[in-house]
Amino acid sequence: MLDRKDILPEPELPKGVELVSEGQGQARDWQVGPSAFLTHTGHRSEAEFKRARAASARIMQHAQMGFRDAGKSRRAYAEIYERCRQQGATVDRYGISLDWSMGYPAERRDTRFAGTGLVLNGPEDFAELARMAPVAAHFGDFVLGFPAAVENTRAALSAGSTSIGNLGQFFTFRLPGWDDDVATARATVTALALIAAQKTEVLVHSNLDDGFAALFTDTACSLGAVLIEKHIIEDLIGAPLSHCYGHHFTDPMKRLAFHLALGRVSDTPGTMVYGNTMAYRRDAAGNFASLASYLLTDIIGQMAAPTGHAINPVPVTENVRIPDIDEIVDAQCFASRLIEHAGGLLPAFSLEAATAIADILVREGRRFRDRVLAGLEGAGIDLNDPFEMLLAIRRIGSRRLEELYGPGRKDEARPRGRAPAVASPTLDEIEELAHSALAEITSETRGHIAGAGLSALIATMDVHEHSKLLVEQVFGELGVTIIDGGVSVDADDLAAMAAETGADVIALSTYNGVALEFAQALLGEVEKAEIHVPLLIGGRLNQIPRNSNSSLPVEVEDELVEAGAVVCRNIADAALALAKLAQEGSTAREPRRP
Ligand code: B12
Repeated sequence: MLDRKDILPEPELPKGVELVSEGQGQARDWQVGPSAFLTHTGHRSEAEFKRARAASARIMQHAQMGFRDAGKSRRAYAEIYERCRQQGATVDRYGISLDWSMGYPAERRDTRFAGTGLVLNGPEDFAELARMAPVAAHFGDFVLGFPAAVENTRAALSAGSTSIGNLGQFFTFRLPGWDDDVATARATVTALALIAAQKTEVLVHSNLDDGFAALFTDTACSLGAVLIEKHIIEDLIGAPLSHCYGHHFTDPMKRLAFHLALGRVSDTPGTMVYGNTMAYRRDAAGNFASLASYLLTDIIGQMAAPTGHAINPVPVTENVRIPDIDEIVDAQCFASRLIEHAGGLLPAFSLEAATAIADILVREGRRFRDRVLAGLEGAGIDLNDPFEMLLAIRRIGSRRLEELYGPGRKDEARPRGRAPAVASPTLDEIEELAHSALAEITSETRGHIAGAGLSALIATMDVHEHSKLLVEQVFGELGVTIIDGGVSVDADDLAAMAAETGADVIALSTYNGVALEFAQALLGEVEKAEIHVPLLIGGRLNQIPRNSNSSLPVEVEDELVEAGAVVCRNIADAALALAKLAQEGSTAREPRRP
């Protein structure tokens, strides 16, 4: 059972109604400004444009862009549109990949761990970008859901953006060194109210995969999350909410079913369907097959039940690093041609099976919403206060919500103690990866590790959690004791945990293009704590060099080795390192724990 005193223990918290009124007040000074897109299309908002396009059965295209260098980003904004146009493809909207350092208020912006994205300093920078081509600018990541939500939303509005934010990130993302989730929730509610108070229709965007969908084991919970968010954003704050999904929707049938289900529970036009980036595991040729597979599913979905979502052809280099301009153009032209090829294909598809799954998603998603709302009310959370609702849900987290209120029947053998109504493929995929990783480890290596009594502190320094789950599973099977080092953890906290727990090794995943800076900071903290603990590091081991003019990250594996870390390209590398440690341990030291 949940209890308010465990979730919101603070004696005084801001009142949602006051934050909403503050946001509404700001709408007097901050309104939707002009943009090349609105002028060119003659529509008042992207939502209006989307409705018109969907009514005429035109499938729209989304491109994700935003390089660290602002000049390159402006050039890309114009060039991608123009080069696609010359090849007969239309890019309708850009998702702008802002850097995670944009989440801090400008005066407290922490650039120590600047990632791979774009940093814009104030409204004029936003507007200058959106002026470069008649493409709808969607300022999404690191806008809503962060301490800088209000200032970023104002800037996006004044640049003529009418799809804003990524509310999904509010629920799961944490900025390095930032612990004040009350300030984050306060800024988010105020910014949402500012959006709601616009005279022009402005869509609040929420990417479910950035939120809880990446971690729910039941896809019905993801549909339930849509309904809960709609209650908070549409019913309580009054802004139209538009959902995006896709990264983790690997099974084509369930992907199509989710599209049909979403269309049934929402009549707000969708922003975009995200690419199935989890499927990108190979080289370009293999990834093109994944691209074709999910795009065709999304195209058929839009033909069968238009929702206004743009399709999103993700460049095939996505699993290596952030893609460059040529790669984005190629993917857009590929998608445009695929739409042409798919022209007469719809009658060849029977939607019966997908519709049957959609029925379950809608029914069980509603059940999840009802159970969560009843549970929150029972715990003493005010269901009519958007601030309390958002903060409470963030603090409870996806795991607990699913364990307590998931619609699936109880089954202690399953990861959340429930048999999912519609199983999400993500955890199954991680399990498969774990099995194949284990199969690669020789019995000799296993023998060394087993029985050595090793313990590993396993963590990630950003939101990417799948590798952590994978490493935990494999290490566990190898007989290593697992210590949870957390997600989005800071270097000093992790070193302190290593000292406190006496872990034999730290196993860290890092993906956000800050591998070297973070490893150096962590190793510095480990030294300060006067402990000797090896660091195994994996993920995307890259970083944008400080003097780079390409805005693309480069690999830093050699530098990491030089700094003293053990680079793990895969799990097998880690197994060898553990075996070595076990052997050294058996000769050089006594076991540290009973
Ligand atoms: C899933 C995903 C997400 C999900 C994460 C969901 C979750 N809760 O885990 C979501 C959608 C939330 C997300 C968000 C972001 N993402 Co992301 N994401 C990915 C994606 C698609 C897959 C990564 C993954 O989990 N793979 C599964 C694991 C199991 O496989 P793997 O990565 O190959 O790992 C293997 C090895 O590396 C090794 N390994 C990994 N770690 C470790 C650790 C140890 C100790 C060991 C031994 C081994 C090991 O084991 C694995 C098996 O061999 C990649 C692209 C891709 N296709 O790879 C981008 C990617 C990693 N993301 C990226 C970015 C930029 C982001 C965002 C900043 C985007 C944004 N603007 O919001 C945010 C992060 C914000 C934050 N606060 O941290 C970039 C990183 C760019 C770079 N460094 O060059 C990538 C490469 C996409 C891209 N091209 O832009 N992301």
